[in-house]
Amino acid sequence: TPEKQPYRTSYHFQPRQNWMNDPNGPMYYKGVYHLFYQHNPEAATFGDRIVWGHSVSYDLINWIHLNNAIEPSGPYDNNSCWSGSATIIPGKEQPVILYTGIDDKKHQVQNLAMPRNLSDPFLREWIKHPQNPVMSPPSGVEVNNFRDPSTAWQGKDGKWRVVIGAQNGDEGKTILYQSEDFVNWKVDPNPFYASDNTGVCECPDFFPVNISGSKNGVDTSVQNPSVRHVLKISYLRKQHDYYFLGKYVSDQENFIPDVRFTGTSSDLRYDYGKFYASKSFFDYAKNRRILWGWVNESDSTQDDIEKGWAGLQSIPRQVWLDKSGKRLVQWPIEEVEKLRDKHISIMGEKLVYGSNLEVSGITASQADVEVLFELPELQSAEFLDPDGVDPQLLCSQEDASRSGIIGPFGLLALASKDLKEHTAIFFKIYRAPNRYVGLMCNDQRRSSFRHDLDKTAYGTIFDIDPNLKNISLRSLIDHSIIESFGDEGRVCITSRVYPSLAIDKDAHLYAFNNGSQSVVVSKLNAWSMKQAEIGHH
Ligand code: DQQ
Repeated sequence: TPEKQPYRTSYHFQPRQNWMNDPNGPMYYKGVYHLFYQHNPEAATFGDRIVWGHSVSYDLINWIHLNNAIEPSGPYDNNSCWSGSATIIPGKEQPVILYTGIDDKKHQVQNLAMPRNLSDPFLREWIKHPQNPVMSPPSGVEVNNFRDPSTAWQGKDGKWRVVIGAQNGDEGKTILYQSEDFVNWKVDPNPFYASDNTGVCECPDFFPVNISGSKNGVDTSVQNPSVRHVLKISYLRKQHDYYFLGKYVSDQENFIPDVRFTGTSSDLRYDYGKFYASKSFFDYAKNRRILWGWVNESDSTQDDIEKGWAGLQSIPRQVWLDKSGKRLVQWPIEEVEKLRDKHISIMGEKLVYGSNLEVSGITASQADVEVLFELPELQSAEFLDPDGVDPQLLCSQEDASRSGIIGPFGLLALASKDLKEHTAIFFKIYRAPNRYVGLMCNDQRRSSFRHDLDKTAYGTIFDIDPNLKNISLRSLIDHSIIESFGDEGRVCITSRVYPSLAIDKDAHLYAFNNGSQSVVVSKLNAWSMKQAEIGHH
């Protein structure tokens, strides 16, 4: 095997080589997890013959790569097989896939595929339905902006429903279709949810969540008073995944979000860094909903060609509704903890102004770190009126090295020994009109001496409990990716970084505080992570 490249990950999902983008059709079926993904088998760049790559796993961490599952083969998908979703038809226990074909006229159509052999546990071969395409662009939808069928749900009348992303002029919409047999689909003339001035909606995902604050997931077709619904839309123009909590009005077949899309930083996102075209599925084995998202590169296309690959999937995240009912919570699936190896722990260390506490003894380039910071009294916090503030700009101005009052404090990950290179993941706490807010940042401007990298500082402002005594931060660090979960998973930021010094054994990890008020690391646990096992078939 060739020498490991410095930016290749050790426990994130990647194909052996070449380009990957969206996760497609994730599902759990008869003891096996399936992940399909948008893949260009020919190059490390996106291309005009995209296929569905396919891998299987028993634990969502260790994977077996299989042959491509869906490739262009007919007039209805000759120019690419784009994103789509799997649905398991209960009773028949039959998995089916709806995906977007780029047809011979370069129009976008939806196609149906089914496993050739249900007794193959890996479902290696997929056959396409003779009636394809099963949906063609309806009136009021641009022929090249009609894509990404969701997982289907079944209404009380027994009919199946799916939503498709679409665009008409500046309006972005999700279109609802209904079917009795999964083959013959009828469009609903009224959009499921539409918004002006957004451009195309990509990869809509629609699912129920428990209102009780329980972490359990809910199967996609469930409709009852103990659930609310989530609609996720990937807005291409913004390159972000936005989610809406709201009400599914099933007799009108539409979705009414609690808060409509505003286009400002107050819209809710799964992740305030890189995380796009995500998709969730209900895991029958463990009664949870799991979310996957595509994390693209921040280096140049030329760098990708030289590496021979581009694109990662996030670590799968369990997702549920926060007890406040106001946002979702995401947490890395518990199986990732199986990779935890060498462990070190720090308890009750006070971080006075200007502290850098090294977390030594683990492989800091391939690590899982969880830290709980004990906060001072909040009254002393700086004042900030968050109205109209751009959190990304604030994260650049409020540099981790600049002193504040409560914060900045957090972690310096993928840091060189002299700290000249580092990615700062940190919090600041502010007093806002009638409330307290937190700012969570991921500042990668010093992450590498290399040029031609996107080093935008990411960040978000979120409400905190005025009696908050502690704030938690967990980061999954894997060579060129850092996935961070703040405030127990209520705020997430993922970034891609390409250090020039802080590589493998030369990477370090620190906890720091540059706030004039001390914070206490009441508990820090960090582990070196083992490499996930990736096999081929
Ligand atoms: N990627 C796919 C499309 C989808 C977009 C093409 C989102 O189906 O809209 O690879 O990243």
